[in-house]
Amino acid sequence: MFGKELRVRNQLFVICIGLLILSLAISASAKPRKKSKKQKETAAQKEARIRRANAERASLLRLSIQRSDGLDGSFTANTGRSAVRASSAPSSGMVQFVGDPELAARGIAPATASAGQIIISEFRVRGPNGANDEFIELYNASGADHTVADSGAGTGYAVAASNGVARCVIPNGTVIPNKGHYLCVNSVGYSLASYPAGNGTTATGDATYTTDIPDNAGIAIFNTSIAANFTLPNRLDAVGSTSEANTLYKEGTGYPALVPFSIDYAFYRDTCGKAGSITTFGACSRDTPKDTDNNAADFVFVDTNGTSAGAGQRLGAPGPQNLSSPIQRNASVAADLLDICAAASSPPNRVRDFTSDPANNSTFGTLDVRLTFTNNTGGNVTRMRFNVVDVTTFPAPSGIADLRPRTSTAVVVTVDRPPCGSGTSNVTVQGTTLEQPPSQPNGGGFNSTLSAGTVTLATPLANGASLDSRFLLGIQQTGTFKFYLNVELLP
Ligand SMILES: [Ca+2]
Ligand SMILES: [Ca+2]
Ligand SMILES: [Ca+2]
Repeated sequence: MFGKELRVRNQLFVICIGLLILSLAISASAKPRKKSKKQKETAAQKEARIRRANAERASLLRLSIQRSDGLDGSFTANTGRSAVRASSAPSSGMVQFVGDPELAARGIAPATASAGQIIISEFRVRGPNGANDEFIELYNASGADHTVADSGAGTGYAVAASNGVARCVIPNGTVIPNKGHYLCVNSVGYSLASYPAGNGTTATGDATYTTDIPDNAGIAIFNTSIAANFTLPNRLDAVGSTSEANTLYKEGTGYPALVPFSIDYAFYRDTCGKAGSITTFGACSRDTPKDTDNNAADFVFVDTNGTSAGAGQRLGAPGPQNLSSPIQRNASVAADLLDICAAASSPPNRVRDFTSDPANNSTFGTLDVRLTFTNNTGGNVTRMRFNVVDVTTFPAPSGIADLRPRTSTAVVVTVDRPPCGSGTSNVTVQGTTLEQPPSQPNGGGFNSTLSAGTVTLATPLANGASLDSRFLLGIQQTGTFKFYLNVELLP
């Protein structure tokens, strides 16, 4: 069953690259000078043009493998986005853009969620503040905005721990946007309330509770708040460890039980399709949280020190998201090389600085990756950030690069740009900021976010406009690398 799903997904992925290219081609041809040409075009000509664009883009994103600078690999916005493009998922009222290409349907009537529609996407049951430094992030995987509606006479959807006691309830009537989040936190100890979220908001709890969840205990969300109905038919999702005895509160045998260190950790659902592997290369096969109902396969453990606590060792960061947080919109943003006249592995698209800077997690210098993002949402973008969904980082084995995403500032860069070879110009490539807390003294890693600080309510990125961005990666070990991002936006 799982294997079949995977094959189907891969087929979807192949098919949908075409769709992505199609959307890019459309956006390119939307420039005024090309419009009349496009209108006269026959269907056959259009198809041929799309095929050419397809091939061109594929060659642009395929990077030459060379070891001259001790570092080679790939970087891009997550190509898994194309799989989402195909789902024709409707977008939300909360994050809806005018003329939104991701918007397919509206006016979905409130209905009680069923299993897999509202899921636990990230959580922890301990942190630097101790046993009560907890959060449970929920995600709307239903494919549409969801209005919470208790399956019985209760008050909403309950998140309960395996003792059967609800910790928080998402109240009836709450609208969780498609791909949006809802955040439950333990107000006694939660330490990430200042992690950035939306415009002027931070990752505070949408709902709070004060009763500790024991280490390695299971957690489940039910489509009711009535404790007597916390049963399998009413369960939307669950996650627990191998040491959890109550199978209602986990899926499969559970995630590997953790040694209860009070570290800045989280378990988050794989959003790339490589299960958090540092050594698996190639494009991401997905860009939404993975839920195969097998906790051990679906969740990835990260912490800000790359600690070995029993569930895999991986530098990264917790990233709690609430109702106000930006939402993954890969399908509505085109990502290109900063200068498509130059090779992806060469300046100005990729700059290697060999200056050793151990204090900034750059013992072997830095890799500076520059990309141009174009807003195709149909409306203004007022908040933009990038979620690191896949990266080679600590503890990478020999031969694989150990990269540490860092904060960067704007630089002025000379570009050629089409028509290639007919003169250069200077552009400002904006920096990106590693979002803290959580404090990331070792640099970012899996699940870290980098924000585009120039995109704000006062200075939005208009529909059709582009942002030149850079991503500065400290190098602690040279070797083959990968670096994949999801784009998160607010209108
Ligand atoms: Ca706890
Ligand atoms: Ca599930
Ligand atoms: Ca998250």
